[in-house]
Amino acid sequence: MYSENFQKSLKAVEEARKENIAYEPKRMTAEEKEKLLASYHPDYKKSEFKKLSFGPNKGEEVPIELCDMLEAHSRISAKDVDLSNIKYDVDVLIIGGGGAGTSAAIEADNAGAKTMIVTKLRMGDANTMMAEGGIQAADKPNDSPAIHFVDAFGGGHYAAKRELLAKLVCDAPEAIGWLNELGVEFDKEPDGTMITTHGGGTSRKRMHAAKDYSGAEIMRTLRDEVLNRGIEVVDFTSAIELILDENGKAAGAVLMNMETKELMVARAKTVIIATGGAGRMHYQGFPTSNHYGATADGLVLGYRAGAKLLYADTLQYHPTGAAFPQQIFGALVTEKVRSLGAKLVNRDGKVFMHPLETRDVAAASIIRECSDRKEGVDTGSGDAVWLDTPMIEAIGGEGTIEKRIPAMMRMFASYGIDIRKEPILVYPTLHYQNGGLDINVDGMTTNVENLYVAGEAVGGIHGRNRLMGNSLLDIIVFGRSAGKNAAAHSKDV
Ligand code: MEZ
Repeated sequence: MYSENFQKSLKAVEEARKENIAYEPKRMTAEEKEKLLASYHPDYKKSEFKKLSFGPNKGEEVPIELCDMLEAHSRISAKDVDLSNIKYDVDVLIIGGGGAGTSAAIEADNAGAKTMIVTKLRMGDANTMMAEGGIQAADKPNDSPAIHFVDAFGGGHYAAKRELLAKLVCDAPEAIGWLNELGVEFDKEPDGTMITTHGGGTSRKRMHAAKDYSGAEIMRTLRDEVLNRGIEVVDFTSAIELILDENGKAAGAVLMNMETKELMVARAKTVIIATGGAGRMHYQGFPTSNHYGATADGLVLGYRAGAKLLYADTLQYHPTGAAFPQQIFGALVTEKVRSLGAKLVNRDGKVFMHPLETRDVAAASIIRECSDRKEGVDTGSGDAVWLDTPMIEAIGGEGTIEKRIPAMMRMFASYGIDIRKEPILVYPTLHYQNGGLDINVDGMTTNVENLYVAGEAVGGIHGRNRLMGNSLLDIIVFGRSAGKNAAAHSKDV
């Protein structure tokens, strides 16, 4: 299956492990990081950015693909729609049926609001479903929300909106308790205490996981809860334009049935955008770990209605997307493999970075190691970076892989690769949209009243780079709070 050069690379990794030369962990100094990011971080490829010509962020540079989406007119003109022909009339309209949208729906329902979720695919078809390694919360005696804040603030280049990040870390332990109560099967010790691990850039072990399918487990639970409560969910229906009232406040949305193309009007006292990110747009030609629906819909809806964007120029490249085999190119190889002991090594079998550096640094380091490649990822030549997964069992003992990352093991096994015995080839994959719509601490956009945002469509919670497990956390914390606040606010509208 592998080419000759590929075999040679495998040998180099094996030899390195034998001689133990490759396993001297060394974190980069702040200076080294800055230098590396300045020259290699994909964000610095400014030539592929374009200035916005309208709206609150006029003149700011955003990726070309996003700029074109924002500048384009609505795919179907909402002007042709008879706004008096109202099909749905609710207190809280939630656009998006992933982790943030469903969390919001549960809390809005708790508050007694008439609530509806509209989703262009099916409820649960979302990046939440794809998240693997875990969710952060500082709930152990050696940890605290303050330490969590410091880790995330530094990891995000000190650019996070402090009040949003403070809410994220302070509400995290309660979020875990809430999920646990709803029935999420977190990994636990026999005595019932939660098992926690590190992630990139965390100074404490605070990653709570359901093996390596944490997002799917959380999504399953939230979806069941929404269904059991009988909250109205309209599947296969996309919001194509927000409706504003005469004072410029959000008052509903024009919806389109994706199968029949029927246009419908949903009137709402408050609207929550929970549409997720933009990773499926393959910005800058990168492979992606994202689901098919991640196409910047929320940013477009919000921005065209007048909401401000924050850090729309920053995207996250997960350092370890699968680079081989071709069928799973770009698929997520969870950071958890590195927290369990896997090292990143170059084709000479050398470790070139600390395995638990933050994602932007790790991705930039991998691109640097591969930078003598002319273009694309040459998966046949071995000219890429290896994730030495067999180290996990060398450190944790036989059976660790099967017990802690069974989904990863099965994904590779179906292509004939046993990750307990051989390392895997990886390359950065487009994973997350760091930026998004600007909100206040209640979740309402800073300049369009009655319009709330939660989840990946929000900008500013994490600054210019996000740490692993803080996104599964933000969809719960900010999803719940948007649901509560939008429900309460709808009583005054
Ligand atoms: O937070 C994430 O993006 C995540 C959990 C990813 C992973 O590596 O598993």
